[in-house]
Amino acid sequence: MKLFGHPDSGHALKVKFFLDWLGIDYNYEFVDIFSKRETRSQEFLKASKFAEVPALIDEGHCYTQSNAILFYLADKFDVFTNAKQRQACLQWLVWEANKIGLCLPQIRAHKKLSPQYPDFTLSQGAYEWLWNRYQHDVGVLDNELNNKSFILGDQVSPADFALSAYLLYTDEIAIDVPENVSLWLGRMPALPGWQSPYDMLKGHIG
Ligand SMILES: N[C@@H](CCC(=O)N[C@@H](CS)C(=O)NCC(=O)O)C(=O)O
Repeated sequence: MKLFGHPDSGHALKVKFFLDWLGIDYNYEFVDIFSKRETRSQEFLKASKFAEVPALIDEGHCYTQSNAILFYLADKFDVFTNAKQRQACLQWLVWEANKIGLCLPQIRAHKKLSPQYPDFTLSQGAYEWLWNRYQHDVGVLDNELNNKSFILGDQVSPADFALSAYLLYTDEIAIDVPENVSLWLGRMPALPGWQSPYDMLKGHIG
């Protein structure tokens, strides 16, 4: 099994952290996502339909879209205990891709990356729209986490890896999170396999 990722990609962080939590053996390769797409390795371009990280190769098949990869891995490694839990997890994976996963990566790229990569600069209108969206979505998440250790209850699930990924970078861009979200985020580094996002995904070719 081989995963392609980059330290600035929360989408890659979801999958890398989940694989490390599972504790299985796999290879990891850093992809320079700021390089021109056509200059990336042939192996990566073959694995990743849109030349994006994360991409996973397993038993000769290529998998993309972070939350779809999480769902694939959860099935492969028998993470779900019953169909109801599997369905509840899928609902949160879809929610994340359309909510937090829509606004927070763009806000982070604007704040953290745009000084070096001007293409990530948002117009004021776009920034405000995404910011309002983030405030709403993180509020929904906060309500859902009330009196719960993890999004599905007492046990961590793939949905927690998806939902937390970009929120685990919020410190560095001075974005506040509400209380339940903050307490839940504090539980993620206590899980097996944790390293800071930059350590977890740092440059390693091969
Ligand atoms: N919806 C995709 C998003 C993947 C994505 O946007 N990846 C970015 C990094 S976070 C990327 O590889 N960008 C480089 C490029 O588009 O050339 C997922 O969930 O995996």
